[in-house]
Amino acid sequence: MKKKTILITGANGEIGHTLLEVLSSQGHSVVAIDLNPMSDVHEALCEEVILGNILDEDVIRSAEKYDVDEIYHLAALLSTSAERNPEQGHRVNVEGTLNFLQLAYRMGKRTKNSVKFLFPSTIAVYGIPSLADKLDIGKVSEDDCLMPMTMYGVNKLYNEHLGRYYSELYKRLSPELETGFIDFRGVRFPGLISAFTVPTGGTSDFAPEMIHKAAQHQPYNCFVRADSQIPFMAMPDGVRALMELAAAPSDSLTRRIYNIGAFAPTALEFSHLVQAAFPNAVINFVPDEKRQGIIDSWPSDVDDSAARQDWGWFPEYDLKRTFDEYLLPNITNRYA
Ligand code: AKB
Repeated sequence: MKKKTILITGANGEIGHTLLEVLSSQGHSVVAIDLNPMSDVHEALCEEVILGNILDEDVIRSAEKYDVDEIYHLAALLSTSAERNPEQGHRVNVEGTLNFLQLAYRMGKRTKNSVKFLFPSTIAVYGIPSLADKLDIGKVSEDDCLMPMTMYGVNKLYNEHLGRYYSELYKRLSPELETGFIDFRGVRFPGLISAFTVPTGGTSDFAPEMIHKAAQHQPYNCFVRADSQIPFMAMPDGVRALMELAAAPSDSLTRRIYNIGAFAPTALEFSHLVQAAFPNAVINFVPDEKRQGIIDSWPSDVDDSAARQDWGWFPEYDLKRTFDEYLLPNITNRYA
């Protein structure tokens, strides 16, 4: 496999850690950007760690010296955080993405290569007006219900369009390159569950928080109702999805943004599995009105047939395997 130079923004986050570990184990050279210092273990896997804000020109200048093949633009303010400070959410999520699309363009032009831009979009781009509609609609397809109710969802949906705009516009400006200077591709992630990190600032966080608390013998007040249902995925599948989409031949892709699914338990079903693994776990359902509203506006599941058909997407972890082979051994070990 050709050794690639890969830039990851938000490399110190949940997805970033696993992605960095996998890419460096494959021999690629990774340049990482994050607001916060990485652990020594993760820093050792990087060619360089650029510390700072994705809105800061010095940070972008530091990254620009590399001839990058792929950018994984993970840095973002998640749904609950962005709802608490919408203007900051917009700055980080939209202006930050614009900065890196422009950087990708300049890099592509300089190297006369197409820079692949991998974008983690989200089920937050969907907005379903009522619970009755949510039950009625079931699995959503990529082009349905695109009426997001959070700043984060609005930002991510707009970014999907920005990515398409930059890819298509610059394809017209650089006809010598079949894919243009930017080859933008994205997946709409469901809630991700990692055995190694607890997310912050998201609204799907109730599931990972529930199991991490139980493993630490701490009670947990789940901030959504027991019947709440959205899709989830184990982190290794999420990272593999991004990498497989990056590797897919351009002519097999019929769209730039794909749904990907794995399993979709209710919060109650999830709590039963946690309780079966940790019989002393204390889990209460204490819904928070605002966060519940966000979850109720997201679909109960997604139709990912386009990803399955175009680039062979298939989740390796169903709910049972996620618990038995990924979460329980690793989490138990982590808090032992
Ligand atoms: C969030 O809850 O904001 C994220 C997401 C579903 O995109 N985890």
